[in-house]
Amino acid sequence: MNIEQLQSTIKAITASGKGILAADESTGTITKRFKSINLESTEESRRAYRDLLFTTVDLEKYVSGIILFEETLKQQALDGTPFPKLLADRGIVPGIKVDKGLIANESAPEEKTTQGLDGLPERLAEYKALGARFAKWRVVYNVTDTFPSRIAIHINAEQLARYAAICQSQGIVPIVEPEVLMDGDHSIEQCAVATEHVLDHVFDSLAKHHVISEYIILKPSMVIAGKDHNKQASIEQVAEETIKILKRKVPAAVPTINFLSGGQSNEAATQHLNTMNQLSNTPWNLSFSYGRALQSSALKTWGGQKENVKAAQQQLLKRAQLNSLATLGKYEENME
Ligand code: 5MM
Repeated sequence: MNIEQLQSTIKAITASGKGILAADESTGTITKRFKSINLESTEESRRAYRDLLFTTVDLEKYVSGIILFEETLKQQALDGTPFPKLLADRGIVPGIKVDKGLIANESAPEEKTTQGLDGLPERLAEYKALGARFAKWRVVYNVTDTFPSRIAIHINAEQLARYAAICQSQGIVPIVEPEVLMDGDHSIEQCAVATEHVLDHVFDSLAKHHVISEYIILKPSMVIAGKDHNKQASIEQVAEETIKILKRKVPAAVPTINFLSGGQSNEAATQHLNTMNQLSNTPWNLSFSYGRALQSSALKTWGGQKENVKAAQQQLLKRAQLNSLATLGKYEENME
């Protein structure tokens, strides 16, 4: 295990006022996103979109790391510079999504698990040679009266821990992403109970697999009601419940918690993060690792048209800057 490498990656990622841009949509997901702007998803259109994101002037002021999909890690900017080098030269740490996506969970037929552990050490060595310094593995949990089931919680925790142990052994910092989904009509209370169980098992498994807490990044969902629930909680309630559950279950040794946005609006994702950072002291850095909440306005503004690149980059920069302020608890609604 190369502790110096893990330490220096964590130090760079946790720089004050910065967070992570999740740009690791798999081909299926980016194709869905492009459909919303009537754009065909080809290797070149995906490259052009990532080029737009990564060449945004001043992005490094607010973004310390970017998670890439494997295809993107191997692509180049128009001038031929490999994307990981372009990012590293700008002081942005390149990361890589290493899970191979969701599959049916045979032990819990109506729930999902994540694949990709086979051959992971070999893939990580290749990704590292291409410039990746951190990795990401996402598991998901549905919330209903009966889910997430005990077996789904157990299997996903074991997977996250096995993945994280492999990453650390290779000097790669693992992002551990247990996402309690917002899909459904569950209450914030149900989400809180599910999140607490999930985190309890995740950290138990991480400890059993000798994963060092100091060298992971936790990427959780917030404690929030399902999208279809009839009563949405206030910004303050989401922030308070999220911090309450995290304080119960996340070791103080974990250096940073970088939330996912999970389908929240751009503004809500920023407000929640800001309010959490204004609450009582937490032992961890609290930041973002947003995908949609950073990209959606940029994607819409771009619309696949070259002449819109600059305007789209301004949209990305705006969200990055506002979320940067939220990591410091200094965001205000009138900045929108
Ligand atoms: C950016 O999307 C990531 C990859 O998703 P797929 O494997 O489904 O293609 C996703 O893991 C993302 O990093 C997290 O869900 C956070 O993104 P959001 O949009 O929820 O902030």
